[in-house]
Amino acid sequence: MTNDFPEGFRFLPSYFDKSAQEALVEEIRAAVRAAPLFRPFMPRTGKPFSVRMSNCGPLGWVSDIKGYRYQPRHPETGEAWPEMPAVLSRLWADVAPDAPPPEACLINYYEEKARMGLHQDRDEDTFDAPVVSVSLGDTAVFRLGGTARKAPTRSFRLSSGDVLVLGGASRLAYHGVDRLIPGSSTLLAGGGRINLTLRRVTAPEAEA
Ligand code: MD3
Ligand code: FE
Repeated sequence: MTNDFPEGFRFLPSYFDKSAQEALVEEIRAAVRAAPLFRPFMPRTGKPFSVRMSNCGPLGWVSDIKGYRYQPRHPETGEAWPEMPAVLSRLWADVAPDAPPPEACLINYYEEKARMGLHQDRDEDTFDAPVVSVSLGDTAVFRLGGTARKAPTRSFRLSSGDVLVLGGASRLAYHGVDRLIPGSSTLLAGGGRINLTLRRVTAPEAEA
């Protein structure tokens, strides 16, 4: 059944209530004041992403003509990324209690026409920990496939306050954002959508 979610996939609708969403947006606004949104470019082709990005935590994901990678500093300001907000560390501890702490929180900002093509997240050194995602603002039409590019896909909506946990087999599932539903949320003045993805990047140190 193509309707079944992959193993290790958890959808937690309305994990954050309205006031928690508002508090989280304030944290992200503060992070983005310190580490401004930048526009990534596709490696090789140099095609710009329609999504703008920033990061918080010790490592941040960046993409430019040279490739995709994690690095400790903002590509334009050269500054360290802002600290991971405590509320996001608590979210991770709640939904991924067995995983080592997250090292990166990628902040994706979607304007009305932005989208993200079908891809896998495989720039991390370890896939043992799940990816945890938080949606804020306008609803996204999200697409989830299997671990092979040509596996069937299904689409569903991610609304403000929803959390996804991508562990187990779902960690390497193809996924993307087909489009936003403009005007579906009043959380962000001016509309649009913020997606946060929390990730473990490096394998944890072996126990001494
Ligand atoms: C399923 N972001 O940043 S979040 C990304 O809405 C990314 O901005 C999308 O894909 C967004 O890489 C989707 C939900 C998500 C995140 C990671 C996944 C779904 C995933 C990893 C594996 C499978
Ligand atoms: Fe992704």
